[in-house]
Amino acid sequence: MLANHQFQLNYVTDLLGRRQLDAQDIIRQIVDFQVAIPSWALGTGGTRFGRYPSGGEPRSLEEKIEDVGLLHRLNGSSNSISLHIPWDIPQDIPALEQQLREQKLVIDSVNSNTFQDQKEQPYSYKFGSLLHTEEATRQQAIQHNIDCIGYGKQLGAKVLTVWLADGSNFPGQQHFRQAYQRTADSLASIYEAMPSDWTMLIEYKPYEPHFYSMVIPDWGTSYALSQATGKNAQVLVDLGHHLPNTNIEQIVARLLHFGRLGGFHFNGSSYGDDDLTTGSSKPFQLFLIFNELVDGKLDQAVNNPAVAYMIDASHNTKDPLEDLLQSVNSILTSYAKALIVDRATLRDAQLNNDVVKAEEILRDAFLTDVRPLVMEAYRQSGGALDPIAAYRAERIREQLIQRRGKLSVSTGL
Ligand code: PSV
Ligand code: MN
Ligand code: MN
Repeated sequence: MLANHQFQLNYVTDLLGRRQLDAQDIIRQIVDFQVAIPSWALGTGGTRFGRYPSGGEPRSLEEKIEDVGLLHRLNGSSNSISLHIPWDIPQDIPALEQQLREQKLVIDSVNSNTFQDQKEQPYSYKFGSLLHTEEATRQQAIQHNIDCIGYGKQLGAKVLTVWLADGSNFPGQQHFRQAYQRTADSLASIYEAMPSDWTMLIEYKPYEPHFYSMVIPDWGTSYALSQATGKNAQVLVDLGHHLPNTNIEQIVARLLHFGRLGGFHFNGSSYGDDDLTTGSSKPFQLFLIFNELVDGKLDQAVNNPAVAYMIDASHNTKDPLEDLLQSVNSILTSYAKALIVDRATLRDAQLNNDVVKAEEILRDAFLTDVRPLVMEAYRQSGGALDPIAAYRAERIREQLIQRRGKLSVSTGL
């Protein structure tokens, strides 16, 4: 396998060299790219219909960290984990810290949950949380977010992600302007309690669970809220949270231009929030999105903070760990393709309105087989050349089933 890999890597290195591109430099950038794994993606889920556990799913925060550590050993690209409270309330902090150190992982973000009522919770979120008409319910939701910050602080996280299921199902149900204002005020109260070196990510979604209106349906609303909230509030783009055919790459470019792109949730989507494997059905779109991210990073005029990358996918049919390995591979492949775009010639073509040339430059990068670069990045970071093959050869799922049982079910969406 190694000999085969070396042969292909030599070929791509030579090919890129002829275009004045240094393959080693691109490999280094792939090695540096890390994408967080959410605790809720380690089990099957993503459906409100039947759920078919894959077996050996993690039953505790410790087992979730163990699974992410496993992924990180296989591909060297998943060095952080996102928590969801109350599913992942940390108990034994020193033991968790030690486990994280051993697995070379960090906690990147904490996600609040005001989309479900918890046992013994005094007020219901049936009619919303941060936008609720009653002050006491809003306060409860604000306090939950502040508690999340507290849990995150214990484990060194510095990001709070707020996704709200708040909205309405019928015309007239909610006063749009007041609902927006109550949300903005609640976010401001949470922001006030946030340490100054933390970031608040505000995620939008056009529909679901509500089907008439969502209080934060689009990037424009997230952007307005982040501006009103403060400089450490940023917009989070989740690939699945757009109506079909939305030009997501343009949204990414706009947010970079405004310096408000804070976070990214990767997944694959054909209809809505399908949460399938990243890049599975629309690889060209994923490449175009990375093209904007890379372009923004290279442009001195762009003043955007570091973007927090995470996979946000959870579905019913694949082994979740194999799915995450596939997702990371798609992400890195698209990133590598964006890194080899001939930007100077593209800029010329754009300035000269040479439409065909501009498009051909992008197509050329997209159609170049960069897989040997990604495999080499895995190898250089101590991972496996083919992480999925290694996972299967080591019979890891079988071992997890033996240890955790066939019917263990992880918390998820
Ligand atoms: C619900 O749509 C959702 O998938 C959002 O994308 C959040 O990021 C995630 O759940 C976790 O709350
Ligand atoms: Mn998301
Ligand atoms: Mn979602």
